[in-house]
Amino acid sequence: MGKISIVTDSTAYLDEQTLAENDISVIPLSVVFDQETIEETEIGTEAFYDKMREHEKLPTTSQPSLGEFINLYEKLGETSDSIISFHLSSGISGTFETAVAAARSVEEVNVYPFDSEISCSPQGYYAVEAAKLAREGKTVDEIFEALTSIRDTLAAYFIVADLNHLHRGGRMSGAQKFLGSALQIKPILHFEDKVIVPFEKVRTEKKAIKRVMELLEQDAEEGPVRATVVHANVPDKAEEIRSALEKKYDNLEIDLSVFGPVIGTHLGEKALGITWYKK
Ligand code: MYR
Repeated sequence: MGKISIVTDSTAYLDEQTLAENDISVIPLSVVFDQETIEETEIGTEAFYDKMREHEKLPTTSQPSLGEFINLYEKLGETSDSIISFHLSSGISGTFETAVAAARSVEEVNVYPFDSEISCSPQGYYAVEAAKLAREGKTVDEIFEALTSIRDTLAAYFIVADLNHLHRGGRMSGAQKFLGSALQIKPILHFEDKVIVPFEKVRTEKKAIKRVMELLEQDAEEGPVRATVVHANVPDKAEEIRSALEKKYDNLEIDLSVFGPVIGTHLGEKALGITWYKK
């Protein structure tokens, strides 16, 4: 049976060890302060938030080019028959569309782009699961079929400290931003049909986190859950949430991850999220 390679873009923020153990290749996105800087390799997460605080102008983000995708796919094609390529939601970035265009123009290998319809850790869940199934000898069809069971129970909620970042980057409508700032409400955000929308409006961050923890707990009461607390440079707060949840449930596998530079550009520092799926 032919080898299947797994690719993700950098916004899954998988750590080095996970990438190496699962033989996952990364195609990076970049942040632009004065010049394009590749996230994770040229600027790490902590350095990014330091720079964003100090820099006069806020950064923007940029996607991998068609040529970069083609080069990576062709290189992997030398040793693989198929590639599954995981990307952040096509509703918030053109990265998936570029992957689709590159997949069409590469002849040596079959490339299957996968729209995660989200980003960050949940995108990582798909990539890691696909890598595991590929190691077990599953076919591309079997892998896609298995990923729908993650999709079916996947939940991800996040809270930002300042809605202006999302508004400025055009990833949330003006009306929604106005509602949040005018009434001093902390909306709990989530993805619906590939785009970011408010889930519920709550008055404080504390109440928002409590509400998201309750949502997770409803699922954890029904069976094993894989979860991640994701943070934008607030590791202590994230660890507090992680350990509170871990103490409460013994069927909860829960770790920490980050909103790295590209996602941090759009969410701002101090954003917090909790994501999970039922195993
Ligand atoms: C680009 O194409 O330039 C990158 C655009 C990235 C937009 C990010 C918007 C925020 C995503 C939040 C994801 C939270 C997942 C739990």
